[in-house]
Amino acid sequence: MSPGDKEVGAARVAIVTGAAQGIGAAIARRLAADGHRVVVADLNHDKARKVAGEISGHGAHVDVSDPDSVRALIAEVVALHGRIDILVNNAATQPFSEWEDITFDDWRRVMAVNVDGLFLMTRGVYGEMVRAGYGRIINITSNTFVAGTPHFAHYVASKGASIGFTRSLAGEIGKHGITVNAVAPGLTATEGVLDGGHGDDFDFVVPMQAFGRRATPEDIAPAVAFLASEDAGWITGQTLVVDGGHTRN
Ligand code: 4PL
Repeated sequence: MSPGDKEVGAARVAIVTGAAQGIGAAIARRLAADGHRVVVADLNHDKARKVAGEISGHGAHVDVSDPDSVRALIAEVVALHGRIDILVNNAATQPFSEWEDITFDDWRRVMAVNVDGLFLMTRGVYGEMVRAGYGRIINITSNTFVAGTPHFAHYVASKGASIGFTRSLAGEIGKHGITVNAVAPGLTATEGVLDGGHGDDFDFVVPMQAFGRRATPEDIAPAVAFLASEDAGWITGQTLVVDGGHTRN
């Protein structure tokens, strides 16, 4: 640390999945700025390396739906850093489709990435966190579960699963010093949303927010950084909605 840097507690080792772009990349940058050693994990290894290069982190490949790929990632991180303190389960697929257009294969793909991925990554880091007697797990969900947003039932179902997983696991593994929380962004201006042709959705969402502009990934990352910090040690099992006041639960 240099004089003037903000002291936020011990430097920790963090894995952020889906961190090559969008909200995941903003979280990776923010955790690095807070002094953590960040593993930028993504299906897109080249983009992950690029983000990692900007923050003196480590770029890694992972397909969170694939047990072998997750196992390889965990082994890589343990070999590199010897510990894993923070896991941000951010990787997700977000296909907008009307109910009548969702095939069973579409449904299963969403569950494989968004739900199986949670299981595999969390199970993967769990032993390391138990060994250290410390852990911070943050699952990125969505305010669409709160709002019951139509036109992607598979996605919204998967995000409800992540909240249920958060609540159940929190009570079980607190005894190891591990907290488990969820962060629920609203519609955010990311590559995934804009390149997916859903920029127009802001016309409906922004007027429902308390603030009259589009959310950016940088609006979401600080909430994740807080839950990843030592300061958040008495908070577990919670879902923090970070959507500019769009939903109010
Ligand atoms: C309000 O998580 O939270 C669209 C697409 N609209 O993925 C989301 C809202 C989307 C959202 C989301």
